[in-house]
Formats: sequence, C-alpha cells, structure tokens
Amino acid sequence: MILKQRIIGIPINGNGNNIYIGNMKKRSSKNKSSYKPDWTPENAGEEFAVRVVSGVKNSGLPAGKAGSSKKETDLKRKQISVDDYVDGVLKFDRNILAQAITLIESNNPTHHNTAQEVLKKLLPHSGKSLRIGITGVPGAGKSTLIESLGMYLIKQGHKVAVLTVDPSSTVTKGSILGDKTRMENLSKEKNCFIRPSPSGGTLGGVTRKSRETITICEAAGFDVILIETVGVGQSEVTVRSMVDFFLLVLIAGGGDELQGIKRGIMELTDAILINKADGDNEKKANITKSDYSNALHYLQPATKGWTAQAFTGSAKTGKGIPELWDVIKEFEKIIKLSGVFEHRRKDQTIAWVLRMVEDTLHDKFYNDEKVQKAITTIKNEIAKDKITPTLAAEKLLTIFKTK
Ligand SMILES: Nc1nc2c(ncn2[C@@H]2O[C@H](COP(=O)(O)OP(=O)(O)OP(=O)(O)O)[C@@H](O)[C@H]2O)c(=O)[nH]1
Ligand SMILES: [Mg+2]
Repeated sequence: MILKQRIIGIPINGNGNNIYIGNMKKRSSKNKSSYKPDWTPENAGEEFAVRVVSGVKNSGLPAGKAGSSKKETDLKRKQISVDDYVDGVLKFDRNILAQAITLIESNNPTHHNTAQEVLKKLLPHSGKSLRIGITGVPGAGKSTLIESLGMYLIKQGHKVAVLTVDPSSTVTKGSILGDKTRMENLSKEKNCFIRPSPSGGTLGGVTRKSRETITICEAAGFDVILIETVGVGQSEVTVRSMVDFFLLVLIAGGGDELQGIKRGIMELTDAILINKADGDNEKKANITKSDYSNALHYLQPATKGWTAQAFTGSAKTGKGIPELWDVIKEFEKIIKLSGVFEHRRKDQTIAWVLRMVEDTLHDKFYNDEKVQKAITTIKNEIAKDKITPTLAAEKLLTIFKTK
C-alpha cells in the first residue's frame, strides 16, 4: 500500500518560510529544497516529499508558488500611505480605521514614523468626543452596561467607540472575546467600533496606544468613547487620566474586597452606578446606593464643580440607563461652562507627555550597559558600607550622562 503523506506547514518564522517540525532528510531537486521524513521507504517517490516554501519577507505569511506573484502583490498593495490612512479614517472607512489602530499599536520600530505622521494629520480632527471611563469590580456588569448604554446612544444618533484598557492582557486577547459576546448587539452596529486593549507590554505602552486610539476614533467621527478598565489595580488611575467622566460600577452588598476598591477609586469617580438593581435585588441595591451616597459626601470631588452621586440601574433591563446619560450630559454642560473640561484635557495631555519622557528616560537608564555594570559594582559597595546612598545615586547618574 502506498501511503501518501501531505504535511501542511505552519509559517512560524519571521521571513514567512514554512518550517516543518520532525526529522527530515533533505533531497536536492533543481531549484527547490525538498525534504522527506526519516521513515519514508527507501525507494519512495515524491509523494512522500515536502518542500520548503519561501515566504513573503517579514509578513509571517507563506508565499507558495502563487504567493510569489499574487499574494505578494496583495501584501504590497496593503502597504497604504499616510494620506490613505488619513483619508480613510476621516471618511469613516472602518477597515482603514482598524488598520490605522493596528499601525499605532505596532511595536515594530519601522511603523513608528508612519504612525506618528498619521496621528499628526488626524490630531486637528480629534478631541470632539465625550470620553467616559467605566470601572468597577470584576463581574459588576461593565461590559453589559456598555452594550446597554451604547445601544441607547446609537439609537439617539451617536457614534460610539468602545475600548478596553488592560495592562495585563496578553497576546490571547481573551477578555474581548467575552466582551464581544456581552456586547452582541452593539458589535453589529455600523456606528459602533469595539477595540480590545492593545496586548502585552508595559502600562506606559498600553496607555500610549489607548490614547492614540482615542485620537484616531475621534477623528473618524465617534462622539462618545467608552473605555472599560479590565483588571484591578493601576488601570483605573490610567483610565481616569484619559477620560472626562469616570463611572464606578458596583453591585449591592459586597464584602471587604469591595471596600478595598472603594476607597481609592471612589475619589476618582464622577458617579457610582449600583448595577443589577433588578428582580429581588432592587431593594438591596437602593440601600447600597444610600450607603455610597453618604460616603461620597465626605470625599473631595474628583471634578471641580461637580458633586458625585450614586444611582441604581440595571444594565440588563436598561432601567436607569437614560437617567445615567442625563447625568453625564449635565456633567458635560456644567464643566464645559466653567472651563474645567478644557483645562482638564490640557492637563491630561501635558501629564501624558511628561509621563512618556519619564518612561523613555527610565528605559534608557536601565538598558544602558555602563549603568548596568555600575549598578552591580554599587550594590557591592553598598553592602560593604563603602558609599552613601546619595553618592551612589549621583555616581550612577554621572555614568549615565557621560557618553
Ligand atoms: N441581573 C443582572 N445581571 C447583570 C446585569 N449586568 C450584568 N449582569 C450579568 O453579570 C455578569 C457579568 O457581567 P459583565 O458585563 O461581563 O461584567 P464586567 O464588569 O464587564 O465583568 P469583567 O469585565 O469580567 O470584570 C454577566 O453574567 C451579566 O449577564 C444586570 O443589570 N442585572
Ligand atoms: Mg467586562
């Protein structure tokens, strides 16, 4: 019996070449490298052979016979220019919008300049949205609320962009898969755009990408940006620093773990929504609302001229959603009139710029080989009490500054 074996290669190297895993013997043929697995019979023919298919450079894609012509041309065609990106985004071309965001999220240094060019041209068209951050304990119903509020807004003629900020997110982008199912109706709307958190990287990296994504979405014409924080910790503070209105979603009751999130985060919030106020839960939710309303009285307002309040609602039934939007609109009106809105945005941008400088300096310092060596030496000197902490710091900085 002749066993025909066809091995399908998976492109796993940067050049797009297909790599086959397993023991294979190389057989030369005219122009191509042909391989046969070790277990092939002595006089077996080409039916057992596999070939290494040359790929499209840096694409991660195999080219194959046809690829070297058509697929490669397709890929080249996809390398769109700065003006193509800009025009596409301004014309609300969702495909180009997604590609522009992918460009700014790219960690490939060769994409950096193009991305910054695109952003520079889009910047004058941005800034005209209301940016709303939504935080809260895991499972409080943030995504369900975004679905509910988002649908309500779309019906009113708004264009809604939804982003998540998750510094811990890895390549799998697991959370958004769940979110897309939570936001089932919203994700089908043409006036809605849902984008998961850029994966991996430092909080600084995720922050930069998210802020730049906001710029692009605003330039595309989205007038409400909803940003969900994922994970508990630093992301709340980060999201607060990029939004106008910050909403805390909580549920009735809650033990000590709720108290933990409450103290720090409550000082950042402009409103609290006690969610899941439906069915048997409604009464409990009202009591919790009163508790939080009292607690809010003793806190400094997160936004000058605005008193944060607690509300009840149900993301599931939609109860309380129009009222929540009314509160947000009222907030916008008041702080735009007082100038706090504009002031905060400028402050946020300046803080962002300085933060980027700090991050860059931090990375440069710790990646400097001379500094790395000096740190090892200084650790020894400190262990032996040979140097004071101040002199040690000065020495490291001098080493860093002298090139
Ligand atoms: N009864 C009721 N259930 C709700 C409501 N809102 C959300 N849920 C349910 O609560 C669960 C969690 O909802 P999500 O919207 O995923 O909550 P989340 O805060 O986004 O969760 P994470 O992103 O995992 O932190 C889901 O099973 C929802 O169906 C509500 O208003 N009432
Ligand atoms: Mg969620």
